[in-house]
Amino acid sequence: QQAQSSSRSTGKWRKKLLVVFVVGGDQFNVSMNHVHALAILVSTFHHGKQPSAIDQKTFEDYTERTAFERPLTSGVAYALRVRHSEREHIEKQYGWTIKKMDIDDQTLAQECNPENFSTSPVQDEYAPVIFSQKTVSHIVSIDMMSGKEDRENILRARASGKGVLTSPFKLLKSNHLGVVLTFAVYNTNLPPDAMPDERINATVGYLGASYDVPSLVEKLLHQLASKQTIIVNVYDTTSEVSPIKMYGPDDVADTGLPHISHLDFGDPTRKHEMRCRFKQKP
Ligand code: WA2
Repeated sequence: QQAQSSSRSTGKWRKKLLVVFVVGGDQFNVSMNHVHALAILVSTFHHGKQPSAIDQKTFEDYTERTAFERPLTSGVAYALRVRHSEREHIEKQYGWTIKKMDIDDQTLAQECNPENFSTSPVQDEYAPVIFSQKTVSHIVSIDMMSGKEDRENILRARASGKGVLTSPFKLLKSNHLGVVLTFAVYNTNLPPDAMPDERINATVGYLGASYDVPSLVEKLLHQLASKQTIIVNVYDTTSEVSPIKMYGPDDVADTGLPHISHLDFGDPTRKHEMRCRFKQKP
């Protein structure tokens, strides 16, 4: 009986999981490529032109109008690399002070607005957000190097020249679990084999996109006809001994073996998998 019902469900599974997996993977790839292209856009039209052809308004309009190119993202932003010696000049130019991400979780969810963040203490360098898509305007002026996950991503992105992904962490404002994808922006067109030190020296900023995991999975499931029959869990399995649940219910009633699909988010140092089960009829 058990074997029969599980083999009967295999056909259904194949179709539905193929939809979730292929659509999800495709959309992530498409959006990742577009985030990469945005990094090149900033390099060409902000750093490559005197005076710059991009300001907040231009960035906001362009990223809103091209949002369809980044289907699963909740927003994109550009953080500028600022050395301490340049801090005063940049703060005057943009009319704010560089803030640090030091707010507690509760205040964060309700009152996420740059005024509630304290002025950054002295650091060797900073990465304040200078341009943002409207959906993430709350991170403008915040030093992205002052948050653990964002900082690690920035350091890895600029040394590698690749798109890199954070571990799952609670995003500002939405307070949902999410991940951030970062590409470094360089002041020259570096060859693919450039050394890490050469890359770090040529770094002028960081283009990042945030992915809000619960809304990401919701968007995908809405593309399926009978979403109520599938339970989806997504895990960060980078650490085999302690996988991190990124999405889905805790209470795993006995519903038989899940179907496991490996998810490829393009950063080989991070591992993810999706486990799907049919919801048991009451
Ligand atoms: N973007 C949106 N919400 C966030 C967040 C973030 N980082 N960090 C915490 N909540 C500008 O990698 C550079 C975006 C960071 C990019």
